[in-house]
Amino acid sequence: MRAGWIIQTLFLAAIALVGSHQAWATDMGAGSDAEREAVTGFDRSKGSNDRISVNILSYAPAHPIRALFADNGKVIAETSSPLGSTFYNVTIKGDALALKYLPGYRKRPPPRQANMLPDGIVSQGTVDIAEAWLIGPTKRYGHGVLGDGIEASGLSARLRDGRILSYQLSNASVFEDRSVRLADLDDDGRDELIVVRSYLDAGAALTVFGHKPGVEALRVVAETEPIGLPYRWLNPAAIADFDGDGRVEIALVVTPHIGGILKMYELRGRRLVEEWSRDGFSNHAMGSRIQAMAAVVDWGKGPVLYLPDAHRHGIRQVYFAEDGYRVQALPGHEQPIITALMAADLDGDGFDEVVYGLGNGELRALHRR
Ligand SMILES: [Ca+2]
Ligand SMILES: [Ca+2]
Ligand SMILES: [Ca+2]
Repeated sequence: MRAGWIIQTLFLAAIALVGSHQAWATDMGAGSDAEREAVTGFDRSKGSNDRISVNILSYAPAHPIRALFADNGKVIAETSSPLGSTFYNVTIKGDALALKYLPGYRKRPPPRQANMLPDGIVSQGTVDIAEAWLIGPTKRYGHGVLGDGIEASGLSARLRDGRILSYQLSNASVFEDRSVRLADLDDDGRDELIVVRSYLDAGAALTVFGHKPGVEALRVVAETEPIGLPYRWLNPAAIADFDGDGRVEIALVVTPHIGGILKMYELRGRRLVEEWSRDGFSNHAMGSRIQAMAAVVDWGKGPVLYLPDAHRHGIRQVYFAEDGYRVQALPGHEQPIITALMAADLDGDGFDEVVYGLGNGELRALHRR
């Protein structure tokens, strides 16, 4: 409560607008050069009704943006200047991105748990699991895609009734991940736990854990086949009912550093079934701790997944229309995407925008139109 009050006070006190606004709309309408260039070689929707149209907003601040993160539902941009880090609230005013200075802003220290992975993140659940996190740091898999050679050897979950359930891996694998995603994949009122497990001799797989009433441990519910080679990794992107059939899919990118393949999996009983895949995506930069380079919005036509292309020099939008998944490339940029992709309602119109930062410190936002 106290932290929330402080942040709110900061917003009230923040009146300075910095930098100069720069915005443009890229015409993705029928027949434009941008559209033809953007969608060549990809699926095309049959009519305008199932096309997702976006405006692309751009902003070049005085000091480069290095990171984006969420705080109390707001998107905070961290910029680096000779005097150190400065923080801003990212908003949209009219049709332009704007940064509102947050004087005296301090990053809150992230929550920690005993025996937790040093750079791990505690996930909050909305169903029966209150929190979940990775435990048991180990150096037995020297890959380092997430910034160091320290991975997790177990995971723990705290249920709403206070019980803590755990799972320990054998020496043959690690959790090559920073957080445990929580979602009720089979609609039984209990969260599943979704995490990247890497086998020392066969590379990464996606594993779903769960728990049963009366059993004081987590168990493996389902797992994909590992990629097949050591030091091959995958990064989860999003969990949503992308095809509108009432069951959620898990979207992930296999080998995001070397030509990533987007795959959609659905949990059916004890199996993860691959329902669709397409190459040409990346949601991670080698060695970066940022895994959340993906965002999902719903602008009234169902969930749309936004993901960087294979070189992170542009965004692709993926969504399901009546007869299958569509992939459309938005106009690219010289600079790679370096921050998380964040979905948030920046202008208060009731629809989330997608905002992200480029290597030269510029900010971009995708706005419904
Ligand atoms: Ca469940
Ligand atoms: Ca579905
Ligand atoms: Ca909005």
